[in-house]
Parts: sequence; structure tokens; C-alpha cells
Amino acid sequence: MFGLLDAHNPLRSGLVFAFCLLVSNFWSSLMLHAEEFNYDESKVPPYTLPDLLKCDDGTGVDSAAVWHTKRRSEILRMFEENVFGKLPAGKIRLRTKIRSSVPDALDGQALRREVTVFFSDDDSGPQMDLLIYTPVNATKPVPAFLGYNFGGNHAVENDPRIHLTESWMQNRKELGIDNNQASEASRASEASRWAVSTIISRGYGLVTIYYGDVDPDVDDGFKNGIHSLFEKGDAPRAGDAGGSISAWAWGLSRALDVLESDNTIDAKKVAVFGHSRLGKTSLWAGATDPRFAMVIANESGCGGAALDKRVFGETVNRINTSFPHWFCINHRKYNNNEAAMPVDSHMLIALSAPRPVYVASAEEDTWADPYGEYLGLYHAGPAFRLFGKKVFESDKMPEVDSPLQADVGYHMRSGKHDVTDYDWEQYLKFADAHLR
Ligand code: GTR
Repeated sequence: MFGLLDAHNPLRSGLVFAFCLLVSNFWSSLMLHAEEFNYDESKVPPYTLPDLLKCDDGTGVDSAAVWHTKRRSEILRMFEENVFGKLPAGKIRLRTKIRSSVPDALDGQALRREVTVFFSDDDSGPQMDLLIYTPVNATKPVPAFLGYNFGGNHAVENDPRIHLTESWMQNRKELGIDNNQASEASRASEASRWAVSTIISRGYGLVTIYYGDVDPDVDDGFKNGIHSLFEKGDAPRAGDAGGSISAWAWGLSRALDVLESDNTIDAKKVAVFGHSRLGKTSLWAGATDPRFAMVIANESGCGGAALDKRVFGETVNRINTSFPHWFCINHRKYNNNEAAMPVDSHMLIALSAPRPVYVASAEEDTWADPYGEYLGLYHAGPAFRLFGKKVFESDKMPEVDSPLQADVGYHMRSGKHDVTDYDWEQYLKFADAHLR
């Protein structure tokens, strides 16, 4: 086309130029369109959710036994193959070392320990630091919340005795994180998200881990974190090889392994908790590890509790483009193609049934599609009902700041994407009802 340009014929080259401009505007408007996100309920495309209670061979699921022995594993396999991917099943020998033990943390309220968990025999190999709070006055092992933090264990509470995280971190000038290393300036930077004192005073333990210990949140070709334990050499990755969310979920299960031999925590009563990408992770951890007694997904959005087929807010294409390392390669088949997905979030949530599951949204967090998060939980209902559990009757979501709790729980908090004391209040109430 450019060959037609003739510098000696201004009229002709002007016309060609105008044509080229038109074509390029057309393409850029198409590109722009592809990057536009829908926030309008009336523009949600018609969609059909895969049938939760219909087995691959067409037979229906009419009992908890059939769910457990047949349908559940079919769904789990579909998520491994198409969404999160799987990690090699081999057992890893864990070693632990107590890094610190403070008997009077939180003004004397809690025993706080830092425990390093090594995933190999090499002290400089992959490892994670558990930060464990338990009430000092407990007379028996306590139920607990287990969840990752974004900012490092030292960001959870303002106490210089907590070691600064040494793992790779995203640079954040405002928090003094430079050269991908934490500094004192980021101490307590995430404290508002962890109602530690309230959790302890209500008789629960809290166990938290910096998620980057297990797998740094960066597209590094799966060389770092626990991937290095499983993937040697440069062989191309299988389409269903587990991405970072699988790695993080795996780390939560290893933390639970450790808690099983801790006499301050009742490992049979551990609620797995996570916010945002870590809420996607807590759902996947609950799905893959039935030992978690309760599952909490705070504002987990696309790839979490929100129905992908609604294509509302964040899309599959966008998430795989921004974060190519979170999901497995096969997930990219559904970029701009949510309708073809053989699963959706109702099935992810159902994988935790009959255990109590809490899904939470925030009103201003439209990127995560609050109504889609509610609907994911609502449409998971039939799996819970097989076990006689009480779930929500209506597909109409509750009003803002009006939590709904049965054997599943939901609230949409006013405000933005975050974790607040209000959220923890609801989780504690839910835990009182189901873990006590
Ligand atoms: C966003 C991402 C979301 C959510 C969030 C978070 O950038 O698009 O899916 O996971 O990050 O984890 O804070």
C-alpha cells in the first residue's frame, strides 16, 4: 500500500494518506474496544452455566455420595486442566526452625512465633516464614485463620521484633521498597487489613505468611519460589502445569501440615482466608485440600468467586495478559472466549462443599464484579444442599452492609477494594457459628 505513495502527486498521496489514517483509526478503535470493560448490567451477555450436578457421562447427581465419589473429582480435574493447573503430587519433606517466640506480643495478649518452614534439605532453598499468633490465655488448641499477606510478615503489626521479609518484593517507593527488598519503612504497612487483636480476643489464632516466600508474584518463567523444586531445566511447560495460584495454594497446605503438629492450634478448625488474588488462592486451596475447615474469599473477582461468563469488570483475557503467571497456559484458550469455559466460579466454590464458604465483595470494587461474586456463591448452592446445608434462596444480592449468613456467607461492604475490621467482624461471626 505504501508503494502507492507518490511524493510527486500530492493529490494521490493525500488520498492514500487519508485512507491509511482511516484504516489505522479503525484498528485502534478495535483495539480500544478489546480493552474496554463492561460495568453495565444490561450489557452482560446471555450465558449458560455448566451444570454443577450433571456428570460427564450425562447422569445426574442426586446424593452427597455421588457428589463425593464422582462429580467432585470431575470438576476438580477440569479446574486443574483449564484454569489453575496442577503441581506434581510428590511428597516434600518439611523441616521447621523457630525463628522467634515472643510470649507477650500485642500488649501481652498473644504468643507470637515466627517459624521457618524449609521445603528441601538446603537451608538456602525455597522456604516460608509462618507468623503465628495464639491467645496467651488459651487452655486448649484454638481454631485459627490462615492466610497470606501481601506486604511481608513485618507489615502485619508494628513490632520491630518481627523479622523484615527477605524475599523478593515488588518495588514501592512510598513504602521504601527498593531493589525488590523490604525496608523498615514498610513495617505495619498492612496492619489495617489484619484485625489481629480482635481475632485473638475472640479466642482464635492467626497464621500469616508473605505470599512471595512461596512464589514471587512476577512472571519469571517459573524459576523462583517452590516451582524450582518441581521444574528442572528449560523444557517447555505443559498446558496444565500449575501457575502461581496453584503454588500459593500448595504453600497453604504445607502450612497446614506444619500446624497439624502444633499443639496451640486445632488444625481441624483452620479457616483459609485470602484477599483479591489471594482470595482466588484461598478458594483453590479449599478446593484442593479438604482439611481446610472453612474457606473465606474476600473480593476475589475474576478467577475467584465471580462468574467469568458474565464478562463484567476484569476479563479472562485481561487477567492472563496482566498476570501471565497466575493460571496455567491452557487458561489462555478462554481469552475473549469465556463462553467456551467448561467450568465457572460456582463450581470452584462448590468444590469446598459441604464446608462453610464465605464470599465477600466491596461496593466500589466493580473490577471484581460484586454481583458476579454473589451469583457464584448462589449457583454453588445445589452442591451444599446435597448435604442438607442451608444456602441462599434468592439470586438477588443483599443490600450493601447487610451480611447474609447460613451455612455459606456473603456481604457487600460499602467502600473500596480492601480488607477492613468490618470484614473481619463478619468472618468472626461466621467462624463462631461453624468452628466452635
Ligand atoms: C488486580 C487484579 C485482580 C486482583 C487484584 C489484587 O490487579 O486484576 O484480579 O487480584 O489485582 O490481587 O489485588
